[in-house]
Amino acid sequence: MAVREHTHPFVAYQPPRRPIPEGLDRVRALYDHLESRRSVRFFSPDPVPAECIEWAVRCANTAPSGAHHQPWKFVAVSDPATRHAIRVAAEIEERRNYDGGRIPAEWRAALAPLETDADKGYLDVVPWIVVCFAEKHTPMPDGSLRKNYYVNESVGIACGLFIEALHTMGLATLTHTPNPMAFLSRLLGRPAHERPYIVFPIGYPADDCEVPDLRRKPLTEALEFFG
Ligand code: IYR
Repeated sequence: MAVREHTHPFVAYQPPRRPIPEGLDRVRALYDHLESRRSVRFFSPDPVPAECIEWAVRCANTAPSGAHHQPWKFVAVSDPATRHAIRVAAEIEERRNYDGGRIPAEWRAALAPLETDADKGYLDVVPWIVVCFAEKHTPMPDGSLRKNYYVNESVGIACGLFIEALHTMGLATLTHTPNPMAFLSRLLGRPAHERPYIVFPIGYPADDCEVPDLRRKPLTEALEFFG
């Protein structure tokens, strides 16, 4: 066992050392699972217990983060009136985007295959809306504000884990980013140091759910070995 001098507490870390074939079997199974995930816009209103949201946030909360500051906050909303208020406010912004020309033609063309529009009716259907907030600063018990680092990277990774945790439970979501998102801080009474990051409508897919027939880019485009 290596003995190092530390200025702060360290603990041994010995995850199981798996034989390569076992590791490959495991990652193939993980890949099949990840590959089966799709973003969903047609949800069932069937209830989802709060415990599922808690587990998804536990998983998100394992993400690596800049200086281990964990600069995320997940706010879970099930109350129908609040969900409806979020829908109304999101649609006001999205109408300005789609119908008011705030989305340029090139962007609009890129979105065409997804058939998205200003209607965010799913926000009224889902049993849960979870809004992830990013903390550029975090208040400390002494009242000071601690600066956070690599906030976008950290919160993005946490949200990726959150999405995968939902998928593991057979739940569906959508990385919804109504733009601008300041209305979420107001509606959910969030403090100024929290910035709305992603809105996750969460539920089971509708019985007649469909998704765009999209392809993932091949590994040859996603990966290059250098040298
Ligand atoms: N925020 C809008 C527009 C939108 C933008 C992108 I990039 C998408 O991949 C999907 C939608 C909306 O939610 O409709």
